[in-house]
Amino acid sequence: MTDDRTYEEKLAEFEARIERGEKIEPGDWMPDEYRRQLIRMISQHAHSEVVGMLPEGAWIPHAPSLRRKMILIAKVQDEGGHGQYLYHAAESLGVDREELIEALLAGKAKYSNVFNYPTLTWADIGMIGWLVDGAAIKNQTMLAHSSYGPYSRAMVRICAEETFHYKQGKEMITLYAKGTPEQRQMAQDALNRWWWPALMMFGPPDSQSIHTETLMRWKIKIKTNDQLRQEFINEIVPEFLALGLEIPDPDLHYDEETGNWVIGEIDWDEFWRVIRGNGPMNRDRLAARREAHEKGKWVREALEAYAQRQAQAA
Ligand code: FAQ
Repeated sequence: MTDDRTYEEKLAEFEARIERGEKIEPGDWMPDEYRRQLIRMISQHAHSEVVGMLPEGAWIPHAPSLRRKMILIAKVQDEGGHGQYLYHAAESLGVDREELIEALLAGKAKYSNVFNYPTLTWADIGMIGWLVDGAAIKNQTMLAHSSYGPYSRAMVRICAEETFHYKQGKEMITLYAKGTPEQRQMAQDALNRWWWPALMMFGPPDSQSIHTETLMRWKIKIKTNDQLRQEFINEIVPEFLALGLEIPDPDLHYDEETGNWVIGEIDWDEFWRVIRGNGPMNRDRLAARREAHEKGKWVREALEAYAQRQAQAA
């Protein structure tokens, strides 16, 4: 059946559907810009999950007990699974996964700033679970209400799994904060290292965010970067303080009037440097992904050959 509506009519119907809270599904009409924004955001998210396996994966051989090792293996495996759901969600928009992965390996695609920092001690693993997964959940719980069906459904499942990651991280840091002076110091050092990169995960300040307006118009994002960052700060600061840990921000204070914990200035120069490829670990992360891709080539070839055989036999 031909669709003889004008572009304006299609856009009006599309926006009315979003306004009514309906989900947009892969075969539905959508503006090119909606599709482009989703591909950009979902693919960056998928890359973040897969690159995010590296800082924690490095500590699997060094876990201090079998229990911790099993938990960490499960967590890293989950992140790989999240990458899979998200690459699938991106593919539902008509993009080729190989192209997305090539852009990552060529250093052309972005992924979360936070995974370009090194994990120096075991406490970093707990801090990533609590703080980094905590920030990711804050953002993704909002994205579970996103207007694009496959992305919002992927978020529901991912958030459920991330909650387990968050809990194991919080359990670990709580134990160390209440443990020996050395353990407590390890937890504090980890907080000092991850605090600012985790806050940067929410993206640049609203005044510098180029995509927020479009994303919010079409309910891909429901809240701005600064709104989510502030909600997260308000939730997590009292939790760290209750454990006697110090937030590494001399300007942090509570504002009675707004009920907000107000932070000092974020080093946005550092953020832009890191996401443009010049963070402490960007080169190592991409080198590790390239090596994994190269080593997995025979698996992809075998799968391809098997699919061809099945098609011939059918
Ligand atoms: N890192 O205009 P905006 C996880 C870029 S998953 C790198 O404000 P937008 C799980 C942005 O792409 C964590 N780049 O952009 C896990 C844009 O560049 P472009 C990942 C960033 O889209 C836990 C430019 O700056 N989560 O952690 C970042 O409105 C533990 C201008 O920015 C997601 O990806 C950043 N933090 O808002 C795994 C969630 N922020 O594309 C292992 C989905 C901004 O023009 C262990 N994404 N940029 O070249 C989003 O919610 C949004 O895309 C934001 C950015 C909030 C990230």
